Amino acid sequence: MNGQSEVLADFEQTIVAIASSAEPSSRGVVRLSGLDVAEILGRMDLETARGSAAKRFDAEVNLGTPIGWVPVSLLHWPTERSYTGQPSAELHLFGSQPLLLGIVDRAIQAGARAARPGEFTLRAFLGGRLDLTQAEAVLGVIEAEGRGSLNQALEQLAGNLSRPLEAMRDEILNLLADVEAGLDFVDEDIEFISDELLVERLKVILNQIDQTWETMKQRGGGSYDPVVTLRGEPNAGKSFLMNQVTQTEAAIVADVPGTTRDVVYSRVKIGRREIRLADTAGIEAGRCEVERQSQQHAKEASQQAMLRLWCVDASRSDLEEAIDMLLEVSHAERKSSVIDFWIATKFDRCELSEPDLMELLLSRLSAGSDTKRVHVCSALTGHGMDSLVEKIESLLDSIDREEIGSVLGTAARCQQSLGRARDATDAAIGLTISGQGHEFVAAEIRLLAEAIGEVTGAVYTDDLLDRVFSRFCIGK
Ligand SMILES: Nc1nc2c(ncn2[C@@H]2O[C@H](COP(=O)(O)OP(=O)(O)OP(=O)(O)O)[C@@H](O)[C@H]2O)c(=O)[nH]1
Ligand SMILES: [Mg+2]
Repeated sequence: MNGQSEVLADFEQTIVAIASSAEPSSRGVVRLSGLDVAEILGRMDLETARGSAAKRFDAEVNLGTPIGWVPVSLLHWPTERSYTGQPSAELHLFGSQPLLLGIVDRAIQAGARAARPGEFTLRAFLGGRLDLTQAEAVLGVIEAEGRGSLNQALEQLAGNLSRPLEAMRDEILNLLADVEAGLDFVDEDIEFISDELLVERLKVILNQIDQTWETMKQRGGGSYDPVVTLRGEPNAGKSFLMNQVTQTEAAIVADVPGTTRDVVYSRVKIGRREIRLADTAGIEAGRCEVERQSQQHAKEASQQAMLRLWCVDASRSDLEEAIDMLLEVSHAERKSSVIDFWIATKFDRCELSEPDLMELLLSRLSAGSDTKRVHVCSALTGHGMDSLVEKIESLLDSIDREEIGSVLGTAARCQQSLGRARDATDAAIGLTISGQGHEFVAAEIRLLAEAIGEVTGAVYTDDLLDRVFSRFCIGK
């Protein structure tokens, strides 16, 4: 059984975790949720709320020697009217890690079990307190570092994303009901909904799907899978590098400058995320129309990227000039929020030692560049290839934190589901126009409703829950 299915199976057990941050602070919180919260508090010699109203008590918990009695403030929600939709409690005390861990231990001795990451929020979701987009927004609030993503997460929590989606789903279900009602009377030639009206209503839905898609795109900063471009002079070894990293032969490799013309995309998994690696034409003057176009495409790919890998052939005698030229292009193609990374390729053919080569690279780049942003490798011998992928992963992690925040998670899920919703709507319109039976149209509308429902979690799968909740930290 995978982790989340276990969580679903023991939904009623009482879980406990520290809910405050690991940093020392004046106030710390231990949270409990589950059917036996009152019994467990009782076994910890704590008073509990009777009746149904939530109550606050000042109390003490004995943590044994050497700590002894610790003053706590206890909040007890005896019924399902709590954040998780289950009986819950919070113990507020001085924010020292050993004290908080002591309380967690006492609760476990009294019958609770340690919570898994995201389990409190998962319960809130399963208890109908939050929908999936809101659950992800909780994660967003926890992770948000910049002001912008915090506001976005808070808005999402308030439902500004789920409400329009719910309204859309209602309309789809109404439409489905109308189409299905007609199916019962096909033989009698009674028309519940005309083809024209059906197409008209489907088009309105299609329009709404596209609008939601646009909003998602703005929030997610473009397509979900981040684009990482390879840029550099002709023959620098970009295409070979891409093939090695992706373990494919997506790009043509040849010892002739100007081999790559079109942008060649190849997907690859880097750590936990999938990226689109874009191999581009080598940078050159653009003397003929084909060259001009390939330069233009390369530039566009570069401007779409969240990470740009600038490749320079380490075996060149005029290495400094080559780097300076790339620097100029990188400035010209710069767009805010992109991260640049410098790779010296073909190390196997370089006269310099690796530290010297690194130093040379760093000395040309702007102040503030560090070894995290430069790399030496040989795609031919494999030297430095594993660590290259690791460095790319950590750069992408830092971009996620800085720029996009976790609202991206919703964007990704929505894009997939909206894509399916769009296909189903297109199909339904096509089937209606070509005069196919309404039973086929109804089948597509059902798929459409399911896809939209997925976005807010009205229809969900363990796999989906896994993806959302595995990203939480324990105690949330
Ligand atoms: N010795 C050595 N040769 C390499 C290495 N990487 C690539 N090459 C060779 O360098 C030549 C050019 O490689 P490509 O990957 O086609 O170069 P590119 O940067 O894509 O070139 P354009 O498409 O013209 O811009 C090929 O003959 C490769 O086999 C390497 O790490 N070491
Ligand atoms: Mg190439």
